[in-house]
Amino acid sequence: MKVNRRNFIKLSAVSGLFVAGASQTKPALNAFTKNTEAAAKNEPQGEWIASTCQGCTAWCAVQVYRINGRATKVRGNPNAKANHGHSCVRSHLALQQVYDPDRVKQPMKRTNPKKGRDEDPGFIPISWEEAMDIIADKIMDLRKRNETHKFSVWRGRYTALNGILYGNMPKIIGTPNNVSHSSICAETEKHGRYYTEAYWGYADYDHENAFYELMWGADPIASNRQVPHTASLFGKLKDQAKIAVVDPRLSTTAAKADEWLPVIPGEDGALAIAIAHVLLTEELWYKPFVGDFKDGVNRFEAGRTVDKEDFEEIQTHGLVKWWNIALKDATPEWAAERSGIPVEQIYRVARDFGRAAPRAISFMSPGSNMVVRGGYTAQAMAALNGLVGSADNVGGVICGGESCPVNSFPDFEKYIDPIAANGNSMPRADFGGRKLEMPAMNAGNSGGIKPTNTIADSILNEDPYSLEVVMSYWTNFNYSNQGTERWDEALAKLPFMVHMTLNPAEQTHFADIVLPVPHHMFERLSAVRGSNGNLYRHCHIQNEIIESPFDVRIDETEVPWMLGEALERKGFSNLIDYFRNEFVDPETGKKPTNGKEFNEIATKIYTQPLWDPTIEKQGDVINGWEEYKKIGTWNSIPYRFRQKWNGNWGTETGQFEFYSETLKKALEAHAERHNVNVDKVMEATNYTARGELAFVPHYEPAYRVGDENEYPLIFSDHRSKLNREARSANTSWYQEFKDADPGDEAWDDVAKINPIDAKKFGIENGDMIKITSATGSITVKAKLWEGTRPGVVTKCYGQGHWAYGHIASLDRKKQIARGGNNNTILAPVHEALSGSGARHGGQSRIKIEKV
Ligand SMILES: Nc1nc2c(c(=O)[nH]1)N[C@H]1C(S)=C(S)[C@@H](COP(=O)(O)OP(=O)(O)OC[C@H]3O[C@@H](n4cnc5c(=O)[nH]c(N)nc54)[C@H](O)[C@@H]3O)O[C@H]1N2
Ligand SMILES: Nc1nc2c(c(=O)[nH]1)N[C@H]1C(S)=C(S)[C@@H](COP(=O)(O)OP(=O)(O)OC[C@H]3O[C@@H](n4cnc5c(=O)[nH]c(N)nc54)[C@H](O)[C@@H]3O)O[C@H]1N2
Ligand code: SF4
Ligand SMILES: [Mo]
Repeated sequence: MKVNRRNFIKLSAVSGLFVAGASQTKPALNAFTKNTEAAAKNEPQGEWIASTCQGCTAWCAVQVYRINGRATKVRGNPNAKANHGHSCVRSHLALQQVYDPDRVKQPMKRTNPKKGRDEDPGFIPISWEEAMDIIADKIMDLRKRNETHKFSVWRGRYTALNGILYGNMPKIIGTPNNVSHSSICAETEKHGRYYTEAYWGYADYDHENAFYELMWGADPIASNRQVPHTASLFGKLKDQAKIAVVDPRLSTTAAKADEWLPVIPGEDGALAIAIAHVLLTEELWYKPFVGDFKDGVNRFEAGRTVDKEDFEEIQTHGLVKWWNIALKDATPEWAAERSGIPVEQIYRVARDFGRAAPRAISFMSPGSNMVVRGGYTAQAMAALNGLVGSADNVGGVICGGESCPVNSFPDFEKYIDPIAANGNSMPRADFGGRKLEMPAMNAGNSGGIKPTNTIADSILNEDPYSLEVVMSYWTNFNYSNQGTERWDEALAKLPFMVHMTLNPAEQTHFADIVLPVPHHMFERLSAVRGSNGNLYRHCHIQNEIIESPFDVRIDETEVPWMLGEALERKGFSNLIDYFRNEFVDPETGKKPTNGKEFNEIATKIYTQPLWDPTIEKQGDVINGWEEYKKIGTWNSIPYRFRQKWNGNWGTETGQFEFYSETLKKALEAHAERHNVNVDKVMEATNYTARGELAFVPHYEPAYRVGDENEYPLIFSDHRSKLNREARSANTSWYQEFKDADPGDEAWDDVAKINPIDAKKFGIENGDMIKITSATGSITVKAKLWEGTRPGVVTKCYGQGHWAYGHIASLDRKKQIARGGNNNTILAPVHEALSGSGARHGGQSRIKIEKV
């Protein structure tokens, strides 16, 4: 008999399965019982199936245990060399996400034309066909008016198949406005690496061989990009290396580190520059990398300039210029005043770091540089790896990696008709590059980044025009962007928005059409190519492990396919023609006839070089598509160090740049675009540097919104060990284990205040307090905690959902949030050189009042 729930209950009633004393029928929990024959019989007959977790940007290969069609357990995929069988705590929360009863279950449309947080959208169920027809009508209307540029696609997290919905589809419809969340994620970090060693991406670290790790806002056993790997060898690292954590809050890693430097938020630059100063004055730079004075006599003395002719560099460019322009006066004494870190600690950390060269890692996180003036801070942190020669070196930092060959999607140029071509040629809605104050340079190109948070301004001010039709997926922009109220207004003003989402989120509340999508880890087929981890490049598979209990369609492929069909019905067939004609299964030669087939063929096209054994590459050899799906991952060979040494750094000079000719060129190009000089760019972007200072890593004083007299405290944001970005708050495990974050409380959202400040402001532990910044206010519980440096209030990001589900919110129907969203009080300010949302560095001053 097949056991379903109903006859299982019948069966257990009859056999007395749950009756005490029926020992022979007790369920065998194999962790606790002996492996007897009886136990073996009782063992669940399931299987482990490969997939990928995208709970954060580590993108770990995992395996999911499926039994009777249900996903029941997650573990790291042992075949993947980046996380080698490990997964982090957050991976398990995914199980509660996929089976979340609050998920969107079928397509819906809005019946209330008025939009606002206080308006009930009046969603009613509709069919997928109807939904597609409505969207297609909106697009056809734009085509008729020759205004397809007013169509926009917004993307949050994504898989490799984003190249269809986010990459090619907007071009064929005719818009430059595909906007991702990248700029509110971590672009300043990339900025730091790019203007030292021409690498635009995340770094990998050779923890296995490091002797010193200086972590700037990094908390890698709880957050950042390789948590399972870092956590798995943290014990070894602790034994062999010293760890110093620079963070205004006692993070999980800081709590286990040798040194905690509770920096005043936004003042990291002073520390980084002073460390560089000590490395030079105390002759601790790594000579085989940087070079030396021609006569071997160190002339780096505080306050004194050096003649650049006296120094001969090897891998680097502009050391002496950097010293003369920005370092010579930056003593630890000078830095202590700015950063709030004791002089002795700065000396000690600098010396220990230098003595560990070249196995000394400067590890920067967005926390230290997604800061209004954080671009140069990031550059300084990256430059330290040059000074100690750990850049591209054993026990050091890898910026780049071995290749992970994948295919791009077929050419689409011939499907762009004149209407679309006109739309594509229009200026973009975001401010990137087109505004003097927003260079938003990706890899040196003015406007290479689309600053996500400026889209709200663009909509509100119709600057340069107003977007009209938006398709948004895996996003929650009126929750995740700083200045949420602005976003609520902008979304209310937006005439038509489609939200493709797992949960009815804050953004969903403003949608015209809501489309349910599969959970990436369990309910869809795709691939994910990650950057380096544990020295390997990789590309993992996502398998459709369970059949979704809901009426979902895959956002990145099935939806565009169905939209293509709907557009064809209305007389525009270019999109569906592109999909039907150009996508060919690399194995069978078949073309897709529906969205699901399209999804599979697209995944196969993308990953073919990895599983086709006839294609040469450096890494795993996999025998075919089926085997790839089973193994779940492809690994490159391990990184071969020093590939960039000896002239291959990719910068303007070909060297590792301290004085950045690469940045100079980029800034000059942006200045020229606006007919001004670089000083004007500095002024417009809130930087204080003028002249040559703009081209070297240097100190910039913290920028804060709010008057010090009115707002005496500094607000500092951090993420949770349990945050799957901001998508896990509706799981009970998230709430139950929230106290895994140092200082936090289960089922709550606390503002952590140092007892010294609490006393000053008459606040006691557990008081409800109103936190007010110049941007907004939230009310949360006060927690007295020594892990926050005095003068600062730290609070975790991730709670404060007024939508999303009955666990995330205190009262979903009345829109009462559990705690408060930090983005309500964070000001919508930017690190403008990279166009990044500057959420950190204590960008907002606050006041606190007992309520
Ligand atoms: N104050 C503050 N703000 C921050 C941050 C912070 O640390 N502090 N972090 C920033 C960073 S680094 C980032 S990357 C951004 C992220 O910001 P966003 O890209 O806006 O992402 P989330 O807020 O995580 O919201 C994701 C949405 O995707 C939906 N969803 C969940 N799972 C899936 C799925 O499998 N498929 C699809 N299609 N949808 C799904 C959810 O319902 C939710 O609506 O936030 C930024 N905002
Ligand atoms: N657990 C967990 N891990 C994640 C994610 C997640 O949601 N949860 N998301 C992933 C994503 S999308 C990203 S982009 C990465 C982000 O990578 P992370 O390394 O996690 O970066 P942030 O969360 O931005 O950094 C926050 C840290 O910076 C500290 N901080 C704040 N202001 C300052 C300052 O002025 N100076 C210094 N030195 N520190 C400061 C905070 O206290 C906090 O410890 O993490 C990824 N990993
Ligand atoms: S949440 Fe991030 S670190 Fe954890 S398993 Fe998933 S991808 Fe890996
Ligand atoms: Mo991110």
